[in-house]
Amino acid sequence: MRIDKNQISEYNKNELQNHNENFDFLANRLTKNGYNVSDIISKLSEFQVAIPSWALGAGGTRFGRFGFYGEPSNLEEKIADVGILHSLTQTAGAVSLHIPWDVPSDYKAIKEKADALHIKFDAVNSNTFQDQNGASETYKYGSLSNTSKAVRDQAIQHNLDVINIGDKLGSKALTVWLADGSSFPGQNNFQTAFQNTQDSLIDIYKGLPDDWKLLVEYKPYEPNFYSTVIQDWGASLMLANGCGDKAYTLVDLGHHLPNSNIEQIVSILQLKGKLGGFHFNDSKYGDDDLTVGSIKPYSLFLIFNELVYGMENNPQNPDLAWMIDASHNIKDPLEDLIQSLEAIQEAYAKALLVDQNLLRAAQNDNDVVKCQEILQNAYRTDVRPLIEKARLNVGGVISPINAYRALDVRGQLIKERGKNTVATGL
Ligand code: RM4
Ligand code: MN
Ligand code: MN
Repeated sequence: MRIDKNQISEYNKNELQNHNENFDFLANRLTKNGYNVSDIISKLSEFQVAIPSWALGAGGTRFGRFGFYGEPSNLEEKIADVGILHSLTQTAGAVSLHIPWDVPSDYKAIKEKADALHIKFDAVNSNTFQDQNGASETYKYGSLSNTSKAVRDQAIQHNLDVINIGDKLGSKALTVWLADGSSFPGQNNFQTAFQNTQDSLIDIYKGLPDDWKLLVEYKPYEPNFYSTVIQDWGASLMLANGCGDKAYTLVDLGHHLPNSNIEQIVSILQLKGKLGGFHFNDSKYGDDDLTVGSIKPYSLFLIFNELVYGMENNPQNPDLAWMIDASHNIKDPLEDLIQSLEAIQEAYAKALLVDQNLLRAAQNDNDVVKCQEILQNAYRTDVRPLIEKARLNVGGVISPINAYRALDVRGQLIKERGKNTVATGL
């Protein structure tokens, strides 16, 4: 299924008047207050977030998986799903592949399909947290950190293979997330595990093309429960620094212990030019992988406020690889992704409304109340008309969820693919 331009403009007709009224009201108010509205809108239109290839299926938990009808059962269909998201929202112009869940069988055909839908290939993700069919070594006790050289070598080789696959598709980054760690005290030697991981990452780094980045993701727990080798941003940064200039830290929102100050983490990493990628999701308890903005939208805004500051003031930090890293236990995956994309745009738009000069002045005056007012005034603004305009300007729909339902996208997918299809992934 493909959504064409006519369907989009036909659909937009229903909502245009309402949108125009809301937009004019907001744009006037913002302009009066000194904002450059068209600049904000073009920043919003340009912002693109990658969709992970594993998020297009139903997901599940370790207690079970409830399938969702019409799931994509191969990479072609997954790209088609990203194409649907992108044509509606115009903010999902990239896909992030997880290998070996999504190894292309025909590179040329996949690239052509993605090109036709204006989808780029973002960072590729390696997987050394599951044993692969026919592999001679097991990752039960770790991969890049394993005490056995044979296991480490197999995991290094897998990462090099992933780089090779990504290279053929035009990806420019490898994301490494390790499940390595220990579930019981004494199970492993922290120093040896860390050093092995560093050495293995250096071997992978040596195979990185010049214009690529290595993104090192961290996570404090799960699937190991007592320790993880790359537990936090400090460990990730040490490993990235140990590899070289092309290695960076990747922050995933769900990979923090409760109440961690994530906005401060991203801020300092940008200052040091070492924030390479960002995974969006939301959570109540842990790595819940819930819809972005569904639980802590104010935190997301505070994080975006730092990201915007960094994008404007830290030229030493490269462009970031943005990705949604969520899993949909009970929702239609495409609807869930649309809600996440909206939440991201909303937090970004609100952060763009923070008057950085005014905030800096209030900080210098130690006017704590005013600092809070500045942030919260931005946060309390209903920016949805700006996001609608940003989408409209580049050919998207005013309300993606409404359009998705009105066009009966899921019904069409079920007709095309059948009911009981199952996507690869989590
Ligand atoms: C991990 C981590 C990685 C993702 C896998 C599927 O928790 O967030 O980024 O690749 O899940
Ligand atoms: Mn992640
Ligand atoms: Mn995760």
